[in-house]
This record gives sequence, C-alpha cells and structure tokens, in this order.
Amino acid sequence: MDDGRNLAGARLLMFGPPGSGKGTQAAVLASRLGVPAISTGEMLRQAVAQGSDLGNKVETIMTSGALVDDETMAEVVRHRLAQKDTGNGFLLDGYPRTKGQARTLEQVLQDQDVHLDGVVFLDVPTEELVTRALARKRADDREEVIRERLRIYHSQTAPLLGYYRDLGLLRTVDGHQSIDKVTEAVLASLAEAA
Ligand code: B4P
Repeated sequence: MDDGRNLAGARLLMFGPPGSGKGTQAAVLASRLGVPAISTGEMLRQAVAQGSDLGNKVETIMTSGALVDDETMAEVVRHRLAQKDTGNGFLLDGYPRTKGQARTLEQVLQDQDVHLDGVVFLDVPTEELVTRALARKRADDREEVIRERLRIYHSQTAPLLGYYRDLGLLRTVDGHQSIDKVTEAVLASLAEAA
C-alpha cells in the first residue's frame, strides 16, 4: 500500500458534498503527506469563535447554510496560500465551491507559477451525508440547514467536477466506507495518477 511518500509536495484539493469527510480526510492525509491541511470552513469557524471582523461578517451566513461570498473567500484564500508553509504543497479542503472561486484559485496558483496536482472527489450517498452531519452536531448541522447546504452544493459546487475532470485532475473515491479505508483509497488513487 502506498504510504504517500511519492506524493510529498503535492498541491491537492479535497472535493465533495458537505459531510462527505473532506475535513476528516484532509487532516489525516496532510499529516501522511507532510503538507498543511487548509480548511476554509475551519478558518471561518475560527474567525467566528474569535469574534473577528471576518467572523462577524460570516456567522449568520454559515448558520443559514449559505455560502460566504466569493470576494470574501478570495481574500481569505489568497492570504492563506501566501503563507510560507504552503511552499512545499498543501491540501485545500472546502475551496473552491463556485466557478468564480475556481477561477480565483487558478489565478492565485498562476501568480505563484505552480499548479494543482490532483482533485479528490469523495463520493457519498445523500442520506448518509445527512446522517453524518446530524451526528456531528455543529451549529450549522440542523436538518433543514444540511438540506440547504446540499441544495447549494448541487447547484453551485458539483458543476466544478466536470471542470476538473476535463483538466484530467479528478480522482473519484468511494467515501462511503470506514475512515481508514477512504484514506487508503485516496492515497492509492493519487499514487496511480502520479
Ligand atoms: P465545511 O467546514 O467545509 O463543512 P462540510 O462541507 O459540512 O464538512 P466536511 O465535508 O469537511 O465533513 P467532515 O469531515 O466534517 O463548511 C462549512 C460552512 O463554511 C459552509 O456551509 C459555508 O457556509 C462556509 N464555507 C466554507 N468554505 C467556503 C467556501 N469556499 N465558500 C463559501 N463558503 C464557505 O465529516 C462530516 C462528519 O462525518 C464528521 O462528523 C465525521 O466524523 C464523519 N465522517 C467523516 N468520514 C466518515 C466516514 N468515512 N464514515 C463515517 N463517518 C465519517
């Protein structure tokens, strides 16, 4: 089984519907690959917890299940990807979520003269997503909010799958198995493509 060593320095995206395990896998994979895990959801939740200007701006939006606007997210991501620790690869989780965000990311990477190495899509059936999110009990994990996040995912985020498929970057992994098995499947799919 691949231990991820040949993927050191990779620039990867974790892609999938809310509750598919992007954050869970990003944390495990980042430590296996020796790159930072960058979760836009986590960064926003931290901003809310700190009561910063950004946090105050996004709190209500997040609790409703809506997406934070592209301009705000561009600022957050541009700033984060300019940090030194991303120089030797990163695992971006939860960004991009719209076509505008995908264009921003492309521009940011182009400005740094680097490119993405892979986009991992975690495929999980909808009812399992709802079950997982309800079990998680985060502030935005009420059933009607979860369903709204799923609706937005299908209308605004899922279309990006075709975009990354056309670029030859998409690796689809069955996310409906144990956390360890998903990790191994992700590493295997990336190693196959490397
Ligand atoms: P996120 O933090 O990205 O939240 P998510 O998509 O709901 O969760 P994720 O897929 O990471 O699931 P997790 O690993 O936790 O976004 C939250 C909000 O922030 C958004 O709704 C939006 O408002 C805002 N936001 C973030 N990024 C944005 C952007 N780019 N643009 C605009 N707005 C943005 O896993 C879910 C649960 O399942 C966990 O409890 C986990 O333990 C469990 N689990 C994971 N893998 C499992 C497995 N294999 N089997 C069983 N359970 C599993």
